[in-house]
Amino acid sequence: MTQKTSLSIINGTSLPNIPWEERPHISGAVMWRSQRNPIIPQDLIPSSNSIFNSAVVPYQGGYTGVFRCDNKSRVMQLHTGKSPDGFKWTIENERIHWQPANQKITEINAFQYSYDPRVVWLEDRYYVTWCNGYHGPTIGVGYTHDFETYYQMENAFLPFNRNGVLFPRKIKEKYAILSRPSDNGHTPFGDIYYSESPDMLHWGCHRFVMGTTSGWQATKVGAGPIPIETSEGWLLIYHGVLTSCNGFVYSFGAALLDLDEPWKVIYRGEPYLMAPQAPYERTGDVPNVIFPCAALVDSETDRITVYYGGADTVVCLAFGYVHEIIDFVKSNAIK
Ligand code: BMA
Repeated sequence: MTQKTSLSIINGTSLPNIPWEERPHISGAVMWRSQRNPIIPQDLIPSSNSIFNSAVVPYQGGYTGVFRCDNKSRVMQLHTGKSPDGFKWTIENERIHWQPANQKITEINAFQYSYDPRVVWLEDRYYVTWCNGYHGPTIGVGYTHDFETYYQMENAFLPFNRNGVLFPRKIKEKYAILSRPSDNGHTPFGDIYYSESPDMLHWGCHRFVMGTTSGWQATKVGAGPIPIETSEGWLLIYHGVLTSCNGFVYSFGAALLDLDEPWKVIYRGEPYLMAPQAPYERTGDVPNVIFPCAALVDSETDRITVYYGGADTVVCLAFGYVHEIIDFVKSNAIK
């Protein structure tokens, strides 16, 4: 572990039981994989073809989460999962059935498909955002208090949009979200935008945050886990896509965004933090994909554990230290 700078995590939680493995002695990498990967196999529940891009949060002394489970008809669905330690998960075999948060929602509540969830504790409840089928993909928004009953709200945007990621607090008295406008297919472009809302229903004041550059992030970029508030700015872990002769390659890297005006990028790492290199990331339903949707942070020790999907098939973990990731981004920033 390198020397901690004056970095502090803001509004963090102490997580003494964060799922964790020490960095292997031979590794000089900023982030390293769990030796228990994949921590969730594709067939953990009878209904699943694959379980991947999923979101977890600390809950009642353990962990809970919303999991992307594509079923054996290959319908993309969200399921609740629970874990005492963040490694070993029990996932409901039945998908989440959203209750309309109010009468108007019944019109958009007909299920088409749901995928790539994010979960955040915000004020008084857990909000869930996901890619929601409504005449094409857009950003679904809902909430739960107990991971038993879930309420669906209005979609945040028109189709087509993916990777809606809420900030964990209001910014200048407005709810804030990152998203990535897209098309109806395997979008060959994608930039990250910022939008704000007074009420979690009406979103506007859209701002461009960042677009593609080169290499691993040359084709498209999209926000990953909920941004982490630090004294250096919002730490955003995001996925980037390269188009190879063999199709898309999904890696992830990080950037620091301004605390008050998060559409302003302070630093953005040029190299990736992780790229698909392990067998379970290179081989699966969609080869060469690592796709992060959640991060746990222990504010006491600065440890970070990232949950990511491997090859659109399994759930995996990677570990690191927030201050090391920030040092890496700053010292390897795009000029
Ligand atoms: C994206 C999303 C992700 C998926 C990735 C690679 O467009 O659909 O869910 O992991 O493609 O297939």
